[in-house]
Amino acid sequence: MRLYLINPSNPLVSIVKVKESRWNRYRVWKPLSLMVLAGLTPPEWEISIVDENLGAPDYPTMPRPDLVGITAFTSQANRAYEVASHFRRLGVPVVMGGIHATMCLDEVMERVDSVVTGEAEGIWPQVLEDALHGSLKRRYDGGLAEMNDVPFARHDLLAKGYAFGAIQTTRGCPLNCSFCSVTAFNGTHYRQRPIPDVVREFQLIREKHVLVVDDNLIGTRPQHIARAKDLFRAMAQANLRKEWVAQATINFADDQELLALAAKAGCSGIFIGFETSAPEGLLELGKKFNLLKGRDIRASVRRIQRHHILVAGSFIMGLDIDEPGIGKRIAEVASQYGVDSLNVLFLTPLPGTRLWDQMKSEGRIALDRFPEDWKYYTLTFPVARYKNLSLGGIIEEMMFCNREFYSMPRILRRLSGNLWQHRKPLISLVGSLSYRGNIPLNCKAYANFKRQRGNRHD
Ligand code: B12
Ligand code: SF4
Repeated sequence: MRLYLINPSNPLVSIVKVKESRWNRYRVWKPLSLMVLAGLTPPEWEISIVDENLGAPDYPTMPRPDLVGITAFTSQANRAYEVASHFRRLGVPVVMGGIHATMCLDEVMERVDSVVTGEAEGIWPQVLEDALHGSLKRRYDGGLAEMNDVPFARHDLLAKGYAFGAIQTTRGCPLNCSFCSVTAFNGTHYRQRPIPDVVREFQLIREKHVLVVDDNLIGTRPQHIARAKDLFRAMAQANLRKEWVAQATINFADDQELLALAAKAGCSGIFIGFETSAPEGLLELGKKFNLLKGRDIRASVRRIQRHHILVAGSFIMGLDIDEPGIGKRIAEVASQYGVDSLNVLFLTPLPGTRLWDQMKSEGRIALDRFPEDWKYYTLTFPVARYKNLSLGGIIEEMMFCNREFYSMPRILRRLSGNLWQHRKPLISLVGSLSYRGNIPLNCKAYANFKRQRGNRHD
C-alpha cells in the first residue's frame, strides 16, 4: 500500500523562495507533522513525504498512491485543495488534517474525502485501517494526545535539503493570547513528552542543527521549568553534539541555572515573542504574561546572550494602539533590547482565534473571500483593516522597520557585538543577510498585493 504525505507550498511566503535568495536555505523547516504521522504508520504502508517547499513534484509522473494525506496551515489551504483535487480526479482517497482542517472543518470537508481534526496520535492508525478496507469515514477527531503516545518522527524520510532537523518536546499553552491558535488547537494544559523519548529522538536526527518546535520550551510554572532543567541535563549527559534553537517566553532569562543548562545542552538561539513594547498593547493582545512590572528587557536579553545564545525578537504591527511611526518605534525598541534578529508580523485574524471573532464581528477582516484569500494569511500581508493605519500606511511602516533594523551599519554593529561576545557571529550574519535579502522580494510582493487586493481595504 502506497501512502503519500504532502506538505503543500505557498508561493507567496518568501521564506520558501530559496532560489531567489540563497540565504533562505536556512529558513526552510521540515514538516514535522508529516514525519510524526509517518512514525504512526504501520510497516505495510510504503511512505513518501513530499515537501512542496523544496519544489512541487510532477505528480502525474509519480506512481499512483493508495492514499494521500495532506497537512496545511491556513496559508497553505489553497494549494492543499489543488493537490487534493488532482488525486481525487484519479480516484485516490484524500485525507486532510492539521490546524486548518481543524479550524475550518466545513470548508475542508467539501474538498477532501476525509478530515482528521485535532492531534493525530490517537486516531491515525484507525484511519489507515479504514482506508485499507475502503471504508474511510468523512470525519475523525484525534482530540489531544497522550504525550507517551507521540512516536519518534521518521527523520530518515526527509533527510536532504534542509539545514535544520525538527523535534517537539511539549504541546499546549495556558496563555491563550488573542491572535494565536495554539491554545485553541493544542489546549491549555502544558503537556510534556517523557525526557528519555526526547533524548532518544534527538539521537535519530541527522542534522547538526535542530529546531525545537515547542511554542514555549520552558513553560510558565516552576514545575515546567524544573522539567526543562531535567531535560537539558539529560541532553547534556547524552552528549548529543547538536545545536538547537527554540521558542520561549522572556522568563527564560530569569534563572541562571536554566540558562547555563540550556547552553550546555546545545541551545544556540531562542525566539521570543515580545509582540509590542506598550503595556496597553499587551493587554489588547491578551499577552499579560509579558507584563511583569519592573522587568528590564535589555538586561534580560543580555543575560541570555551571555550564555552565547542568540536572541530573535518577534513583534506584531497593526494593533489598535499602533499609529504612524510604529515601524521606526519597533526598529528602535528591538535595537534597544539588543536582540540579534527581528521578525515583525502583521496582526492577522487566524480562524479559531479570539482575534478572528472580534475582527469578524467588527467587520474588519478585509480579505474574506475564502478559500482564495487564505494564501495571504501568512502574517506577512495586512489582511485586516487596522484602526489607525491605512493599507499603504502599514506597508510603509513595515518596510521602514525592516530597512532600518537590517541596514548595513546596524548589521555590522550587531556583528561586532557578536564577535566581541563570542556569540555565533556567522549565524547572526547569515540570519541578518537573509532578512535583508528578502526586503526587495517583500517590496515586490506588497506591490502585487496592493494591485490585486488593495480595493478590499476601502
Ligand atoms: C514549526 C512551526 C512553523 C515552521 C513550519 C515547519 C513546517 N513546515 O511544518 C515555520 C517556522 C516554517 C512556520 C511558518 C509559519 N507558521 Co508556523 N508554526 C510552527 C509551530 C510552532 C509548530 C508546528 C509543528 O511542527 N508542530 C508539531 C506537529 C507534530 O504538530 P502539528 O503540526 O499540529 O501536527 C499534528 C496535528 O495537527 C495532526 N496533523 C497535522 N497534519 C496532518 C495531516 C493529516 C493527514 C492528519 C491525519 C493529521 C495531521 O497530526 C500531527 C500529530 O498530532 C506551530 C504551533 C503549533 N503548536 O502547532 C506554528 C503554527 C502552525 N504556525 C502558524 C503560522 C501562522 C505560520 C505562518 C503562516 C506565519 C509565521 N510567520 O509564523 C508561516 C507559514 C508558512 C507557510 N508555509 O505558509 C500558526 C498557524 C495557524 C493557522 N491557522 O494556520 C501556528 C499554529 C502558530 C500560531 N501562533 O498560531 N511555522
Ligand atoms: S503566543 Fe505564545 S504564549 Fe501566547 S498563546 Fe500562543 S503559544 Fe501561548
